[in-house]
Amino acid sequence: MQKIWSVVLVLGFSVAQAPQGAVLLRLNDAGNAVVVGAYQGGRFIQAEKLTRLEARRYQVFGPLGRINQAQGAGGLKTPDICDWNRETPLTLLERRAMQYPAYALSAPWNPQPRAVTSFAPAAAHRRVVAAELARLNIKKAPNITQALRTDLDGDGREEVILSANQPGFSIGEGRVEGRYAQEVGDYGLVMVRKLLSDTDLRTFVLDVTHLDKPFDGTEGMPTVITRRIGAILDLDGDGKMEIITEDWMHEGVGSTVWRWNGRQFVKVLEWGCGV
Ligand SMILES: [Ca+2]
Ligand SMILES: [Ca+2]
Repeated sequence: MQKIWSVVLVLGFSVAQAPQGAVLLRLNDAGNAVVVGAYQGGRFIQAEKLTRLEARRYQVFGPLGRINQAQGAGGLKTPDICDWNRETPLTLLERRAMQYPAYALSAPWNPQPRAVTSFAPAAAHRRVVAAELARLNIKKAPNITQALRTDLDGDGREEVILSANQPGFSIGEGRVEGRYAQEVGDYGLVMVRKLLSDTDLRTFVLDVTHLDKPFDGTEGMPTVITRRIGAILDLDGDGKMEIITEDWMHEGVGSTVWRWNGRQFVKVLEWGCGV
């Protein structure tokens, strides 16, 4: 009987030491970490629903994998703009050149069980993007801005994850900045190519936008077309990786988490801040 109790005590102690579930932060720059959401008790939770956040250790990721680690002090703060957002103090632990946005994940499992690699897109990939642009009546050339491959769901077949943007990305002071559409047809697109069987190769468009008529300033807002793959991480610990996409709008930015449900990619978390 004594022995059983000591086992229970040890388990209780280890639970207290390692926070359960996962917390995902978006780093907009070195001094700003905002909560995208969490995975707790078997479900994804939007940032504004979180009531507390304990001190945690984070691994920091970009589109190609781990780029830093960080210590979160815990606590949640509501910023002046975007008062549905929740910020938390975070200190990067490695002195490395960083590109933002980046994503900090605290999770007790391996967030990237299979490597994500970048590759030079081939003519076949440009044809796939061109076909999707043609389907949307976008008369611009395919300009692939990110070409990544990994086995997202661990079925032994690699998926190809592409972003295409016209105009391409703009990076200033280590930060990706949204590009405004300049001409009709300028676009941003994120898609996945996935084999559903050995011969059934499908395209899944996660996000796409384009300028469909000239902007003269009399109505609406100018269109920001930048669409990007932010990171590819297992956010719920099931061994399958989710895709974080990034979007930009006029004076606003967003991140969306997409999970493969066996048939399609569905949104499980959305974060945004715009004025
Ligand atoms: Ca796969
Ligand atoms: Ca997962």
